[in-house]
Amino acid sequence: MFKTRLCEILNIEYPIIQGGMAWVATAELAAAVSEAGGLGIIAAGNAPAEVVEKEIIKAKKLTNKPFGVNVMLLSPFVEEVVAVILRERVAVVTTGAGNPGKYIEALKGIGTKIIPVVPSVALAKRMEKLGVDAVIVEGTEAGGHIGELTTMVLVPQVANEVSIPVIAAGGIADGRGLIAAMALGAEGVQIGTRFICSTECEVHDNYKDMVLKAKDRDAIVTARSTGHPVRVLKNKLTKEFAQMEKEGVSPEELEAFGTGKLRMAVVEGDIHNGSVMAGQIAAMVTDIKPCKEIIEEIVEDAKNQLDILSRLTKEE
Ligand code: TUI
Repeated sequence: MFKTRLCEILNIEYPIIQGGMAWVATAELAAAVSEAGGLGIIAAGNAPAEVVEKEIIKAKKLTNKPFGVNVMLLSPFVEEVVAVILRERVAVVTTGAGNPGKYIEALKGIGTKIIPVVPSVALAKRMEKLGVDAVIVEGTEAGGHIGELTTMVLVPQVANEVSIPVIAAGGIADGRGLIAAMALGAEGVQIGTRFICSTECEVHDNYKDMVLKAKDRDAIVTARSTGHPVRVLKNKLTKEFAQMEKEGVSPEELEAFGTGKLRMAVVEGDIHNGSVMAGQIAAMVTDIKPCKEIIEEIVEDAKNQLDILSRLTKEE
């Protein structure tokens, strides 16, 4: 059910890939998602190459299924991280926060599938020309570093302009989201926030609790003035940040102030002073369960949703 070209390209059962969430997406989470038939992703974030290497080796011990690594292109360690990925022959690379153009040839050379996040039609077309295997079209509903356009408008526009598979991301956490994405022309979805509240996700319990308690308008955008807008859950930090932006604090100082704040929330569980990145769909995440159950529920829910929709087109 829901077998698409993406499943064939990535050798996975369901067209569901896990978001590459910095500090959150460890080997443990990635292996659990891959074991459940999706594609698990280890996030490199800003981590040094040795840390990423250890996570890759750990994931290989936890699963024989394919998994990927997300390369955050603003990382100071990006070159070394790509070198580790090449050495370890990781099956899939997703990228975020930039243009991965200069790494494509080397990754393709060893057969790694490469799937960049694109926030626009133009970048999607450029990436297709460079030979990427699929694109992740991430709407502004997503958590973390975001683009301007919504999933609803960007996915069909990219799907009209490229022939490689499109993966929808941002605002998707259940079967209805999967069906909606496919109706817009996607052949798969990337899901982040939902997997934060999985048993296997190693974030601090305070972080999970905050996602569980989030309401519809709690996932707000900060740091617009730095040119790197980030969606996070509202807290003391976001209030301080907004105040600093209002006072005209320079982008450099704001960036410096933001450094280390994600780790503070994820690892230390300081959800007041730390950065609790999550997407707008956080409000629909209300329980913690194993990745296998999350994925099975999404697929089951999607089948039911399709039945409901197909009844609408049947004659009485
Ligand atoms: O990358 C993400 N989400 C992230 S990265 C991150 S770590 C970080 N923290 C603070 C500031 C910046 C990064 C936390 N969350 N999602 C994928 C994504 N990629 N969203 C937007 C983009 C993107 C933006 C511009 C991709 C390509 C791009 O290209 C510009 C160009 O060079 O053409």
